Amino acid sequence: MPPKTDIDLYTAGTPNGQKVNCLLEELGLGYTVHKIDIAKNVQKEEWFLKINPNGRIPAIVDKTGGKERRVFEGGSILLYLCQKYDTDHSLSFEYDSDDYWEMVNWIIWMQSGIGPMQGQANHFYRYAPTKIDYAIQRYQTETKRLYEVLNDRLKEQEGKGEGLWLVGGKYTIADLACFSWVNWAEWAGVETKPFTEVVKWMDTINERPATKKGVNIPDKFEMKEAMKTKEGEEEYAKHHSNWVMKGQEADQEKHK
Ligand SMILES: N[C@@H](CCC(=O)N[C@@H](CS)C(=O)NCC(=O)O)C(=O)O
Repeated sequence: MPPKTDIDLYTAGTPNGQKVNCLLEELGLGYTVHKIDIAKNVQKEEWFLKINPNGRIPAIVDKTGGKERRVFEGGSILLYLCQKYDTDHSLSFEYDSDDYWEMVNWIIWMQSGIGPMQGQANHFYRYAPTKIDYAIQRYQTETKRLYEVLNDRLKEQEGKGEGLWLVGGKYTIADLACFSWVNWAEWAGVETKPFTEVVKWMDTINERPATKKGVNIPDKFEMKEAMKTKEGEEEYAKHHSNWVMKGQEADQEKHK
């Protein structure tokens, strides 16, 4: 039986948001979804900055047991939720075991590598008002390099009989963290096909009931469907570039 929890989840339909939604579903925890409309810059409002001073989603407030605790940054939230509520280590490992620290390595690697690099690839490939080839190449190449690191690790683990998982022969929050971004590869204009182990790993994770539910919170995940036609792709890009550019303009105004 999952523990009874009272968690406020602040999220949006983006890679960083989806990973936390998926974990809450995996653990079967009780939570309330608060959709943050990043198109309206709600994440920069006074009340939200008290929850995440960095003004970004995802964030949670855990009110379980009557005490409120805020947790922000995707990697931090994954570690927190598992430390508190994954007591049988179904998606994590015992604190301070070798596998635990290896799991932390891959989470931090994702948070400081794939997330920001692929995020910049998205920006320059999809949203920048002027197309700068150098920037697109730089971030797409770095994303591919990181995917290769992931692919090699998965291949190595499988070769050792550890299954197609990053750590300890099972699906954990290290896989979930990386998956949340690789699942958006096409949006950054990066093909996953050359990374054969990554593709198999991603397909398996996409089949998990918690993933299917989590990626559709707070809105239906439409990117892959939209990408099937040129018009769909353009429409999706238009909608998203709207909020990205509005947010950037607001930041530029504030910091000029
Ligand atoms: N390092 C942060 C990144 C969070 C992040 O960049 N969130 C994006 C959505 S994917 C956001 O809130 N963007 C709105 C903004 O930049 O104002 C994490 O992993 O939680």
